[in-house]
Formats: sequence, structure tokens, C-alpha cells
Amino acid sequence: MATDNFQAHDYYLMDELLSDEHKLIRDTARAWVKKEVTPIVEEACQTTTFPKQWIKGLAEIGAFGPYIPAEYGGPGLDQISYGLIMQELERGDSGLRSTASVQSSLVMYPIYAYGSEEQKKKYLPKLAAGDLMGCFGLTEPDHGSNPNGMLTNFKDKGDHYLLNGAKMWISNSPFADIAIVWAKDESGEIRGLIVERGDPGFTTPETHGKWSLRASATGELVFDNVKVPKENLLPNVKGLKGPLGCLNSARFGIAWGVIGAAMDCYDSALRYSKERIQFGKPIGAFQLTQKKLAEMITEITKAQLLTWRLGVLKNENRATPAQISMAKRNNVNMALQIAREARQIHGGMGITGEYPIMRHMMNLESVITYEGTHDIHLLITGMDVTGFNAFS
Ligand code: TGC
Ligand code: FAD
Repeated sequence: MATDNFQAHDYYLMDELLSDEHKLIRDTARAWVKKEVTPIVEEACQTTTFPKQWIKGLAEIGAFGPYIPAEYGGPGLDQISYGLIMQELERGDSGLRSTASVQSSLVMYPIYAYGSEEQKKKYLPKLAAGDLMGCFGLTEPDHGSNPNGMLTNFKDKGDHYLLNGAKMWISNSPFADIAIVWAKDESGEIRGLIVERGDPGFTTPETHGKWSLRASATGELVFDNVKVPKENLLPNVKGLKGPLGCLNSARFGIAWGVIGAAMDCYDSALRYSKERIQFGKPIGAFQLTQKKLAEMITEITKAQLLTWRLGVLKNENRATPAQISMAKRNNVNMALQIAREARQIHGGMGITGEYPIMRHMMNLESVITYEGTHDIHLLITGMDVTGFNAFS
């Protein structure tokens, strides 16, 4: 069982920018990760298992829909609190953060933002409590970066909709109770549907053989003439802006989350560099190691400042999708580079499960692809600053 010696690093005294409530929320999440996640996460990844016992703990620390108001069972926190929780979870493992991101931003958020009052009352309290788990189906086998081309569709059959198609790469699909599914109606308009496990014709085969996010279950969603009750259509959004609106929230959480993974890698590398002796002195005394560590803490600090400011803007409802893309892209890349450098500092030990580095590094290879790839976010920034659309 791994010991967790993690110590957070706050080079620019960022804590002074946080309220007492923020710090309490963050420290609660941090303590829970130390107690419940670190001791078993390595084995969970080695055996490709999502530990279901984490679900109740996540609900208790407010990680499911942190910003969903209390009237719908959520904790009613602000956006910075959401970010801090994601940071602490991803310090534990990106797969753990994925589970919370999906439940919060991709399942609870669309029901909250686009759902009917009945849908909100029926689903949100159970999702906040972890009594119901959800997943989000946008990506298809032939439509990843370009979800607008999706083929999944439904037809109006009078008293129900008939849904056909398939989604792939869906986090939590193998065990989710409900799926938020994005599909085209007969006029070609993208709409959101709530599909429940057990509906005849709906299956969720698991995806095996991943070298990344091994503690997170990934699968498909297959719809073969699935009858969806009419009351399960999300009434208040039409078009691609529906799913993309959810992604704004999830990408924001990822921008914070990956700072946690980066901090864990840096912290481990810093400690190792002081303990590991080569050529008669600690490797941290060599300039080349110091360059790596100095650059890591610089990049972490810049990412912390970026996300804090983004959190302030998001609290004021002023964060633009392009600003969120910039933070997601920058911070995931930052974390991945730090994981790679930290791996080098650990030498051969860096490839073992005795340290969290390789696990973070492999996880981040997914994080840099999902929720919009590194290059897609670059093109979003490019379009924002030039006004020219390079997608089409
Ligand atoms: P485009 O013509 O630009 O836009 C269509 C409509 O959407 C609006 N819009 C947005 N609305 C809200 N938020 C955003 N971020 C938005 N971006 C665009 C836009 O204003 C327009 O509205 P309207 O009213 O005019 O109809 O669309 P496009 O087809 O050119 O695509 C743009 C592009 C490439 C940026 C978009 O498709 C994209 O972001 N692609 C990446 C796909 C992606 O991120 N997939 C993620 C799948 S979910 C996932 O990965 C979960 S991982 C979960 C985990 O485990 O954590
Ligand atoms: P593609 O779109 O085929 O891209 C392949 C390459 O081409 C990329 O490098 C991309 O940047 C590049 N490319 C594409 N278009 C352009 C362009 N116009 N210009 C330049 N380069 C371009 N999806 C969900 O809906 N729900 C989930 O819960 C979910 N969870 C996931 C979990 C995991 C572990 C993974 C790996 C993925 C998950 N996804 C999920 C899917 C994810 O969002 C997609 O993988 C991602 O959007 C990229 O799509 P793709 O894999 O089809 O790659």
C-alpha cells in the first residue's frame, strides 16, 4: 500500500487569493484523497478497476455538481471551489477526476441548464448523492473532433422517440445508470436525451486494453431501436451549442484538475532529487536537475494564476469559451511535460508503480485528447484572435 507524502507547493502564496471556505473545501478533498485514494489507486490502475467505493466519498466531499444549487441537492458552491476539488481529485488520479467531471459538468450541468423542472427534481438530487451515476455520449466512431457530423438519430413515433446509433469512448458508460445522449432529430437538429440503463436495445460494452486512465471505466453506448420516453428530451436547448456548453464547464474543471497531477509529479521529483545520491551528492545539486525543477514550479505557478483568474471570470459569468480553451490546452500540456521531466528525474524508479509519475503521465495522454484535442483548442484560440475559422 503506497504512503502519501504529498505536500502542496504554493510558490506565489496563492492561498491568499482564496477564501477560508475555499481552503476548507480544498483541504477536505485533499484529506479524502490521501485517506481513500492513494492507498489503492496503484492497484486499481494495475488491475484496470474503478473502485466503486469512491462514489459515496466523492458525493460526501461535494464533488458531484459542486455548483448545483441546494434546492436540487447540490452543494451550491462557486466555480473556484469546483476547480479546487478537481485539482485535488486529479492529484490522486485523472481517472478519479474524470468520474467527477462527467457526473458534474456533463450529466448534472445539462440537466440543470437545459432540463425541465421535473427532470431536475427527478435526477439532480440522486446524482449529487451518488445514488445515480451518469455518462455523456457525444463522440462517435467516425465523429470525434467534429461532433456536428454525428449520425446517431431519433425519430418521433407519437408517444415515444426511437433512438438509433452508437457512441464511443464514453467515460463511466459501463456502470452508468443514465446517459445524456446527443442525437439528431428528423430535421437534423442536435438534441439531448436522457437514456436509462435497462431500456431495451441499449447496451454499454466496455473498452479494454487502455494504457491510460486505467482506474476509469470507458465504453460504448449502442442504441438499437431504443424507445425513449418523450419526457426524457432536454427541452431547453437545440444545436451543437448544447453539448459544447457542457464542455465549457468540464474543460474549466480539467484546467484546474491537471494542476493537481503536475503538483504531485513535481513534489515527488523534488523529494527524490534531495534523497537520491549519485557522484557523491544529491541529484538535486546538479544544475540540470535544478533546471527541470525550476521550470516545473514556474509552469505550475503560471497555471495556478491562469486558472484562478479564469475562476473569477467564471464566477462573474464572464469567462468565454475561448478563454477556457486556452487554459485547458496550456495546463494539460504543462502537466504532461512536467510528468515527463519528473519521470526522468526518478530515473528507472520513475517507470515503477512505487511513484505516481508514470501513471499520471499515461493518464495525461488521454486528458490532452479528450474534451477537445490540444490542436483543436489551438484552432479555437486562433479563430478567436484572428476571426478566421480554420476548421472548415
Ligand atoms: P460551430 O459552428 O463553431 O458552433 C456551433 C454552435 O455552437 C456554438 N459554440 C459553443 N457554444 C457553447 N460553448 C462553446 N464552447 C461553443 N463553441 C461553439 C456556436 O456559437 C454555434 O452556435 P449557433 O447558435 O450559431 O448554432 O461548430 P463546429 O462544428 O465548427 O465545431 C467547432 C469545434 C471544432 C470547436 C467543436 O466541435 C469542438 O469543440 N470539437 C471538439 C469536440 C470535443 O471536445 N469533444 C469532447 C467530447 S466529451 C469528452 O471528451 C468527455 S471526456 C470526459 C472525462 O472523462 O473527463
Ligand atoms: P480525431 O477527431 O479523429 O482526431 C485525430 C487527430 O486529428 C487529433 O490529433 C486531432 O487534433 C486532429 N484533427 C482533427 N481535426 C483537425 C483539424 N480540423 N485540424 C487539425 N487537426 C485536426 N467522448 C464523449 O463524448 N464522452 C466521454 O465521456 C468521453 N470520454 C473519453 C475518455 C477517454 C479515455 C478518451 C480517450 C476519449 C473520450 N471521449 C469522450 C472522446 C474524446 O472527446 C475524443 O477522443 C476527442 O474529442 C478526439 O476525437 P477522436 O479521438 O475521434 O480524434
